[in-house]
Amino acid sequence: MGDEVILLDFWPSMFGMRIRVALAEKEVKYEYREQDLWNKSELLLKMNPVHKKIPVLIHNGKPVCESNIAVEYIDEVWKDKAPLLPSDPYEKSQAKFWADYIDKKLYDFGRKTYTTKGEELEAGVKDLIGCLKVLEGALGDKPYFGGESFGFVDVSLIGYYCWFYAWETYGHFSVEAECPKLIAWAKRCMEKESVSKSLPDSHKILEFAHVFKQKLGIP
Ligand code: GS8
Repeated sequence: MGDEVILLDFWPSMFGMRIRVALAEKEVKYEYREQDLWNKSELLLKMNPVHKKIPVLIHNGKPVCESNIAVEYIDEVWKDKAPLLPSDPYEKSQAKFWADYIDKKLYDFGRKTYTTKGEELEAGVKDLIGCLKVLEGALGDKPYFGGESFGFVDVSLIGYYCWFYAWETYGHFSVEAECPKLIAWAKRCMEKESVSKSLPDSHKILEFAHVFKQKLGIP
């Protein structure tokens, strides 16, 4: 009997995108189940009773929560194709360091572009650009964060790319002007079908952020 793989997800989620990309890299077939985060399903609450958040990967009935943990799980279960984490312990620790940095910094700074205004927005954009420059430094002159091949940090970061347009629109800056190598990296990743078919259109993300901004009453 084959594996039963279900993904509880929400289309604009960069966390969900990580799992979509990882499963596509491994060519694992799965059932995508879009979740309503304002009216959470019984299944989501049962599968992620602690955080009650998407994404949740359900493999043969068992849930794996937290996107980076799920990507690592996918990498271990379907290990014969497209390895994502390096096998060398030191290299692996570095990949996890950067994925952790992305989680601790990028999400909050990016979110500030459409949830704040005035001085808070200005400070948020400064922090966001600083964070993107740190990541661009970590990439260096390599084609991918993982080196010659697409790997764990690439999976962890690439979902943010479709959010750049919204961040730029509300933050009044250009990622390409600030971090040209990072944009070249993102475009390189988008050439992979596993990535391009897993990310929504950036104009749709802008519309989503716009609605969010309006709900918060931010002009
Ligand atoms: C973050 C998941 C998350 O924030 C991960 O999987 O990596 N650290 C986790 N999920 C959000 C949607 S994406 O912004 C979510 O499910 N929010 C619902 C809620 O907070 O009620």
